[in-house]
Amino acid sequence: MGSMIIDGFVHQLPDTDPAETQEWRDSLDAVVGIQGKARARFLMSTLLDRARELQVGTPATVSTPYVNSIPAEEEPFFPGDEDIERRIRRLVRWNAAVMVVKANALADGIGGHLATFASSATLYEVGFNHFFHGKDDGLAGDHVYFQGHAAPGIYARAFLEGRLTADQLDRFRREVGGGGLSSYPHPRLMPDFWEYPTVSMGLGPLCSIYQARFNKYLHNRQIEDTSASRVWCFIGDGECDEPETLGSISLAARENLDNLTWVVNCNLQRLDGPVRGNGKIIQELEAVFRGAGWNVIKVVWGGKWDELLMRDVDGVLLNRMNETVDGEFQRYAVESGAYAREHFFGPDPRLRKLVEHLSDDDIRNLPRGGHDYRKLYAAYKAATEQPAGPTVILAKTIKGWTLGPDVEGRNATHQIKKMTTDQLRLLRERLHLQDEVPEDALGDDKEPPYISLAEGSPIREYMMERRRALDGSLPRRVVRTKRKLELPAKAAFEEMLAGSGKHAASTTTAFTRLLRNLCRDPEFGPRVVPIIPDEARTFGMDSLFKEFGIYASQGQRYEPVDHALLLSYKESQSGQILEEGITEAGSMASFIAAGTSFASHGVPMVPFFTFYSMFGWQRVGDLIWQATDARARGFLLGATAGRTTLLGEGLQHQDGHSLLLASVNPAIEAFDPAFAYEVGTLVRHGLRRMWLDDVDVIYYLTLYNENQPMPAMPDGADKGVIEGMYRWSEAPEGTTHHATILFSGSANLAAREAQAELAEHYDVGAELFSATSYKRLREQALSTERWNRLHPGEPARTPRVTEILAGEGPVIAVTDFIKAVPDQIARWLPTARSFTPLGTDGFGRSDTREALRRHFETDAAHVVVATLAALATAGEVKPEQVQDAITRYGLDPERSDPRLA
Ligand SMILES: Cc1ncc(C[n+]2csc(CCOP(=O)(O)OP(=O)(O)O)c2C)c(N)n1
Ligand SMILES: [Mg+2]
Repeated sequence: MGSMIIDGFVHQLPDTDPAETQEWRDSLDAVVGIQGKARARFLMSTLLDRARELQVGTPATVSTPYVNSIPAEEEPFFPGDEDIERRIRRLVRWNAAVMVVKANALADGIGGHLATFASSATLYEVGFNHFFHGKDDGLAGDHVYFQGHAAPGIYARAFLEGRLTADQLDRFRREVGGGGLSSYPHPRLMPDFWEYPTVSMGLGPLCSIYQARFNKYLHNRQIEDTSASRVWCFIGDGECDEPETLGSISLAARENLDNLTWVVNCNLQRLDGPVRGNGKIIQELEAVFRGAGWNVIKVVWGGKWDELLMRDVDGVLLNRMNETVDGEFQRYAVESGAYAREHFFGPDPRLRKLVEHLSDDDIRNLPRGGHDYRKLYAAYKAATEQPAGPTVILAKTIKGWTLGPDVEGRNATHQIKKMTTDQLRLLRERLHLQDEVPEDALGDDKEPPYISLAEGSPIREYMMERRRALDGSLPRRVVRTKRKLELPAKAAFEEMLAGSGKHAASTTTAFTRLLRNLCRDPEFGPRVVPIIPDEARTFGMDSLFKEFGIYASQGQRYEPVDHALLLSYKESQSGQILEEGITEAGSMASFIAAGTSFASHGVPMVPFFTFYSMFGWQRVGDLIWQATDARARGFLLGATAGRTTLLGEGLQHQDGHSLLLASVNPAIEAFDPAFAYEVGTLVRHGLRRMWLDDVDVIYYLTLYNENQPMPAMPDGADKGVIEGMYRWSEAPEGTTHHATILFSGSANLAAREAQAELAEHYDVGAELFSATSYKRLREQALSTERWNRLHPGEPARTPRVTEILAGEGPVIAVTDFIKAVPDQIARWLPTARSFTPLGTDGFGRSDTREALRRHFETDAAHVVVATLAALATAGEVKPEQVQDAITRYGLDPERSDPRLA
C-alpha cells in the first residue's frame, strides 16, 4: 500500500533527468543484489536522515529498525555516580517489594502490585536523580504523572528520603483511621503528596497533554511564566490501548508541546498476558507517534548489546530483532541463556557465531534498554533538549524484573503480591543487599525489614543532594497561592438577579451574559477559563469569540471568512476561550488543568466548561470523577439540558439523567435552576464556596434553551436557592384543597400553568416550590438522620427538606429529568404527605416540546391530574374529578407507559 502511494506521488511529477534517475535506481539495485537488503535498508535510512537534515521535505518514515534511536557513540557523558545510584535503586526496589508483601501478610487480600514498579524502577530513578524538578523556593516544578500501580516504588523512595515513616509504609492500602497510604495516586486522599491521579488507565496520559497545553496557555496569556515546568507522563504499554491515551496525541504535536515528555514502559505485558504477542508494541507505537508528529526515542537494548550490533556486519542480528515478535521476547525473558542461544541466535550460523564468546549466563543477562541507566539518561537528556514538539520515550523492560523466576515475565506477574521467604532471599541476593538485610532477618515467622538510610550516610547524602539540586523532593502537592484571586464585584451578577422583564430569554443565554460579565471584571476576568467543545453557536456563546478571543498558540494566520462581521471568529495567542473542538474528554482534561492551577501553579483559575448536557456525565463521567480526585474547582454547565426541552434532537441527545449521575459524586454540587437569578445566585455562591471557604468542590448547573420571561429574584430567595428548595409562589387564595408542586428547571412552566388550572377548575390551591437541588437536600437529610441515629435520647433534629415541606396536602414534583431525581427526597416528606414525582423516564425522541411533554406525562395537564389523583387517594376530592381532568385535557388512560415505549 505504502509504496503504491509513493509511486503515485512520484509519478505525478515530471522527470526532468531520466538518465540520472536511472543511475540512482541502478545503484540501489546493485547494493541489494551484492550486499543484500540489510545494507540497502541502512543506506536508504541514512539518505532519508540526511534528506531530513537538508530539509528536502521527503515524506516521513514512521518506523525505524528495532534498535535504540540513540546510537552508542552519541550517548552523552553520564554526570552521576553510577555505583551510588545503583545502590539507591536496589534499596527502593527492596522497600517497595517489602511494603506490598507485608501489607498482604498483615491483611490478606489488601492487594498491591510488585511487578509494574519492578519493571519501571530505573525509568523513575533516572528521573529522580537527574531530571524531575521539585517545588522548593516557591517554584512550580515539573508535573510528573506516575503510573498508578507503580505507587509502591514512589512510596519506597519517599521513605528513603525520610518523607514517609515505616509506620506509614505498614499502612499501605489501610487508610481508614488516618496515616495510611493510598493504593494509587489520589490527591483527594493524600493532599500533601499526590498531585495527579492516574490509575484509571488512559486518563493520566490525556490529562498530561492538556496540562502541558495549559501551561503554554498561562504563559501566552501572560498570567504566569511556566517555561521552567516540564510535564512527564509514565504510561503502561497496555494502557496505550485506551482511546484516551492516544486519542489526543496529535494535539500535542500541533501545539508544539516541547514541554511534554512521555515515557512508555514497554514491558510487553498487561494484566492478562502479552500486549502484542503476535506483533511488536514498540514498533506499533513508534509508527503511531511519528505519524502524529512526535519525536520518538526508542530505548530497546541495554549497553551489552552494543558490541554485538557493532559486529553485526551483515545485519543478521538486526533482522532477527526486527522479526521476533513480542510473545517470543517474553519467552526469552523467562527462559535460560541456553534457550536463547538455541532459538534466538541459533537458527542462523552467523548469529550463533556472534555470541559464541558469551556464556549462557552472559546471554541471559543481556539487558533490555529500559533497565540500562545510561541509555535512559541519554534518552531523557535528548528528550528535554528537543528543539520542538513533544517526545515519547519507548523503553523496553521486563515485567517483574529482579523479582526472580517465579515472577519475572510470567503472565500472572501483574497480580502477584506475595513472596515466600525463599523468594525474598533470592531478591536480597539479586539486589546485593546481604549487608543491609541480615540472613536471620528473613524467615517464615518474621516480617521482612525495610531498609532505611541513616542521616549523614553517603548514599543518603548523595540522594538528598541530587534532590536539592533539582529543587526538592517530589511528588509533593502544595497549595501556595502566588497570585491571589479577587472575586468578581456584585455588579457582574445584577443583570441576572433583575430578570428580563417581558423579554423572553433562556437560562443558557442568561448564563452567557453572566460569563461575559465575569470575563469583563477587571480583576477577576482574566482568571476565567471558558471551555467549549465546538458547541458555542448552539449556546449563543459565539458572541464571546471576538471580545475575548479563542486561544491559539500560533495566533491567527488567516483572515477569517466572517472578518467583516461584528462578531467574527477571532483566534489569538492571548485568547481566553478554550475552543477545544469536538472532544468532551479533552475539554474535561483542560478543565482539570485549569481547575487545579491553584495548586499546580499557585495561580487560581476558574474554568467554566459548557457542554452538551447529554455528552457530559455519561460520556466523560470518569474524567469528572478524576477531576474531583484531583481536587479541581470550577463550574460544569450542562447546556441543552432536559429530555423534552431540547426538542427535535431525539434519543441520543436528550438528557434526562445527568443530575442522577452527578448525584453519586461527593464533591459535586448539582443544581437544576429554573431562572436566570437562580443561575446567578448559584455561580456567585459557588465562587465563594471555592475561594472564600476554600472548599475543593465542583458546581454542576443545568442550562435550558427554552425562552421565557425571566422573573426578578424574590426578596430573600437566595438562601433557598442555595439550600436546594424554596417557596416560589403561595397557593392562590380562597381555595378549599391544598397541595404543593415542586418544580425544577424548565418544568416551572408546567407547574405554573397547573397551579392556575387547579385553582380555576378544581378549587385546589397549590403552592409552588422551586427545587434547585435534590442532591443537596438529600445529603443534608442523610446527615441529620445520621446525627439522630448516633445521639439517642437527645431531641431529634429535623431534616431541612422536612421543614421546608411542612405544609399540608399531597406533594407533586415535576422535572424534565427522570423521576429518580426528585425521588431523592421522598423519604423525608412529612409523614402525612404523599409524594408523586413526574419525570421523563424512557428514551427521548424527536418532536415538539409540547408533544414530548404530553408523551412523558410531565405537562400541565398531567400535573393537574397527578395532584387531583393524590387528593382523591386521600379522600379529599372525588374520583370523578380526576376523570373530569383526564377528559378535559384529552389524556388517554390506556396508552402504554412511556418508560417502556
Ligand atoms: C480504565 C481501567 N481499566 C482497567 C484497569 C485495571 N488495570 C490496572 S493495571 C492494568 C494492566 C496495565 O498494563 P500496562 O498498562 O501494560 O502496565 P504495566 O503494569 O504492564 O506497566 C489493568 C488492566 C484500570 N486501572 N483502569
Ligand atoms: Mg505493560
